[in-house]
This record gives sequence, C-alpha cells and structure tokens, in this order.
Amino acid sequence: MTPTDKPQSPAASPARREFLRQGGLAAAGALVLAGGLTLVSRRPAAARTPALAGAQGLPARVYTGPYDTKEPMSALGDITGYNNYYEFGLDKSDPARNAGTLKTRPWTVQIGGLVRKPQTVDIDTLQSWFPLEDRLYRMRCVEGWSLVIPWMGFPLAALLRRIEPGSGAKYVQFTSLADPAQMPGVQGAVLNWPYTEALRLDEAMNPLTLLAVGLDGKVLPNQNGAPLRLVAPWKYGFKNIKAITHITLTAEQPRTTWSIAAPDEYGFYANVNPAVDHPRWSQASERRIGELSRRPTLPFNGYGEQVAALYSGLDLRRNF
Ligand SMILES: Nc1nc2c(c(=O)[nH]1)N[C@H]1C(S)=C(S)[C@@H](COP(=O)(O)O)O[C@H]1N2
Ligand SMILES: [Mo]
Repeated sequence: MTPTDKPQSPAASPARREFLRQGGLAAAGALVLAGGLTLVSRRPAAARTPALAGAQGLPARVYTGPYDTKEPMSALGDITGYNNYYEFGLDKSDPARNAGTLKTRPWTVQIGGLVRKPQTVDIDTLQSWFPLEDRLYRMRCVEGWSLVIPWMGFPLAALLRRIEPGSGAKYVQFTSLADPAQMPGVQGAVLNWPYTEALRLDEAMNPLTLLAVGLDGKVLPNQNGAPLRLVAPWKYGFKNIKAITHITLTAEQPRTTWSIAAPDEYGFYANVNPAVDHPRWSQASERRIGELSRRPTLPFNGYGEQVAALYSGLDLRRNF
C-alpha cells in the first residue's frame, strides 16, 4: 500500500476539470475593491461554479512576505477538494466528503517527552500564544502532484522555544487523532494508526516549518488537517501530518507511519528530491493541480536556499 496506487476516476480528473476551466479564460476579470485597490482574478470567472462560489473566489489575503512563493495560489476548490487523508478514505475526494463531521473543538494537544514544560493545552489557548502568519507555500506530494496553498499558522520554532526542549532532545514527533468513531478509514488496517510523523529538531526549528491552523485567512478545513497540522514545504506531503494530538520530543529518531508501511519507498527525511526516484515512478516532474502539462520538480521543492545547509554531509540518496 502506498499513498498513490489508487486509480483515479475520470470524473475527478484534474486534467478534465482544467479543460473545463480553460473554456472560461476569456471571462477572467478584475475586481475593484471598495478601497480602490484592483486585484486581477487569478482564475477565470466561469470556473466558479455555483456550488463552489465563495469557496473558489479570490485569495483572501496578500502573500508578499519573504517566505511566500510568487507562483499563483491554487484554486481553493482544488486545495480543499483534492486531498490525501487516509483516516477519511483513500480517494482524493473522500476527505472533503467525510471529514466535515470531525469534532475539532474541544481539542487538546499533549506536549511531552524531553521538554522542560510538558503540558496538555487546549487548541484555542495554544494558538492564542502566537501571532498568526500567512504563508503561500508549494506542496509536493510524493505521488507526483502539487498545489500552492495559502496556510495560516505560526512557526513551530515559536512553540518549541516556549516549551523548552530538554538537553537530550533531538527529534520532534507528532501524532494524529485516530478515532474510529469519527474516522471511517481508521476502522481498516490501511496504515498502522495513529498516523505519526517526526522531524529532526533543527528541521523543526527552521523558520519555514509551520503549524497551520488556517487556510487563506479562515479556519483550516477539516480535510486539510484541522485543528492543527504540520507544514514543512521542502518535504513530501506525507510529512505534513494532520489533526495533531501529541507533540513529543525524543532523543532517538522516531519511527514514522509511511516508513513503517514501506521502508524502501518512504524514508525518514522525505526531502523533495527530483534526483531520487521512487522505486515505482520518477520524481523528476510533477503535475500542478489545475495545469495541463507537467513541470520539473525542484530540489527541496524550491526551498533549498533555506534548508539545504541542514543536510550538508548527509548522503541524500541513502537518507531519502
Ligand atoms: N493524519 C494524516 N496526515 C496526512 C495524511 C494522512 O493520510 N493522514 N496524508 C498526507 C499526505 S500523503 C499528503 S500529500 C498531505 C495532503 O495534504 P492536503 O490534503 O492538505 O493537501 O497530507 C499528509 N498528512
Ligand atoms: Mo502525499
């Protein structure tokens, strides 16, 4: 079992949707806001079907910060409708259909392991500790597709500084909720639940690494990992664990869900690397959801300037 080997139904094919969307290109227009600011719509008006209107409008925020990609944001309908979240099913459309009923309040996060200030904290308290930032990041799934997603959250580093890693701490482990009553996928043995992931402490401290609580200025949709989700944009999407309930600092490298499921295919690091193919497919290029042709995949998903130094001296073929 892998994150990918699912055939895709033609109805859900992004290529087909994009084909329909192209027909509306001529209708792309400009919106004049009350303040006189003019924004050019990034998407053709015709693509905003009645059912998705509102969900697929203009970006709610402006993304011009030092960490923001200058690439256009993906359609919100794709970001919130084309997901991987096996707790809610294996098809890309399952999370949007099934995750709506997940109860994200009240929600507590247990912070423990090798920290000076272990604690169990309510999600609303946790997110009130930090100013929330908007970040427009690329996301590259190991399956060979990608999106540009407008996250809202706070740097994981800010949380780590607050809880104070103990002297022996070298890794940060994350655990997802695994509630079979709320998550139909957890009733099956697809993966060994709960889903877990981990970063090295220096990766976790990198300013790019976010804990997201929102998307395009609104509360994170459940299918995207509400109420708390990791975002490390230079790594394959599967590192970006959703619905986090535990954050645990450890001395040893934790085992992670996908590397347990298929150790030859999914390593601990999972840095986006076009030069290291998946055993069953090339990683040299990717399909940006919403575009017709493939584009080359960039080393570290284009974030090499910020993160390559973390791996100096490490053989990235062995440590894939
Ligand atoms: N708990 C949990 N987190 C998860 C997954 C999952 O199945 N369960 N899928 C991962 C994979 S493979 C990807 S590509 C991203 C997808 O994030 P998105 O649906 O918000 O685009 O979530 C990751 N986080
Ligand atoms: Mo993925």
